[in-house]
Amino acid sequence: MAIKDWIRERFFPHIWCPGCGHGMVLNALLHTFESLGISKNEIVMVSGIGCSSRISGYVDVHTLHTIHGRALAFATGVKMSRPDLNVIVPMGDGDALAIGGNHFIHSARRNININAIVMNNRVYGMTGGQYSPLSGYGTLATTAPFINIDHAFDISRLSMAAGATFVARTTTYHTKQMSELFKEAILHEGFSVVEVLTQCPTYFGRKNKAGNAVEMIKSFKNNTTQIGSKAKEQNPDLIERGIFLQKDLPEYSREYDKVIERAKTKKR
Ligand SMILES: Cc1ncc(C[n+]2csc(CCOP(=O)(O)OP(=O)(O)O)c2C)c(N)n1
Ligand code: SF4
Ligand SMILES: [Mg+2]
Repeated sequence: MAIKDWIRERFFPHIWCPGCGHGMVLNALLHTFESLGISKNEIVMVSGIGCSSRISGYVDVHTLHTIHGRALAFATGVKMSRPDLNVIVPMGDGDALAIGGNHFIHSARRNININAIVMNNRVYGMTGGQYSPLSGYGTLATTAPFINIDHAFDISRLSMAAGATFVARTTTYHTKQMSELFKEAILHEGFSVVEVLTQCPTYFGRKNKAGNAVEMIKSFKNNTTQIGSKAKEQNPDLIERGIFLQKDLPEYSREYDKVIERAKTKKR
């Protein structure tokens, strides 16, 4: 199958602004699907609401467009009823960690085999540039015209502390790495989180004088480094990319099947 066969052309043109990073995530994801060698019928993408969440509608697999912040709850239902399917949940930083924060940590805690992709553009793009829990101290937003005093979550640390068993980070500059991490996350048996630092030139970029889309993408190149690199020792402010955690623990939907078997045989 060619890359274009994974796309739902009837939904194009897409809604994203010129230079938005979400299209780069879509591109990497399509390459991942192609390289996995699986059929469209084996993949379910579940989304909430947000510019990032629109990604599911553009891919020709099973898709479910649900409500803001609740995609992981819907995805849990899908996975529990069909553990054989690959369930992928693309989310915005607001969707995943503001309104959806509770579902996020509990999905991680259960270690359910769902792949969460968090597109972190540090802003509520779709609703006009309000600050999110990832905007960070000192940033500007339509709801913080004089400065945002909220500190940002560290998505990787939060995910690991909550119980996720695969945790990684990359950026829209590192498209090849992005595609490879998506693949490893999908193949991982447990709750996986891939954070993608991505650009919203329309709101975060403009408000914070971060430059145009190209300049924002270049800043991901200049301000990040591979986990464990020497560069990090010399400049601790660099943000690390790569796999932070990959470990095996019992997976929730499989464990639940065992509970059902026990109930059938009345074993306690
Ligand atoms: C229950 C509910 N609350 C609020 C909204 C409004 N809303 C839609 S998208 C969104 C935030 C989008 O930000 P993010 O998830 O970071 O995605 P982005 O658009 O930045 O990709 C909000 C607050 C909604 N649709 N539903
Ligand atoms: S508002 Fe921002 S996140 Fe939304 S499509 Fe435009 S650039 Fe992308
Ligand atoms: Mg966002």
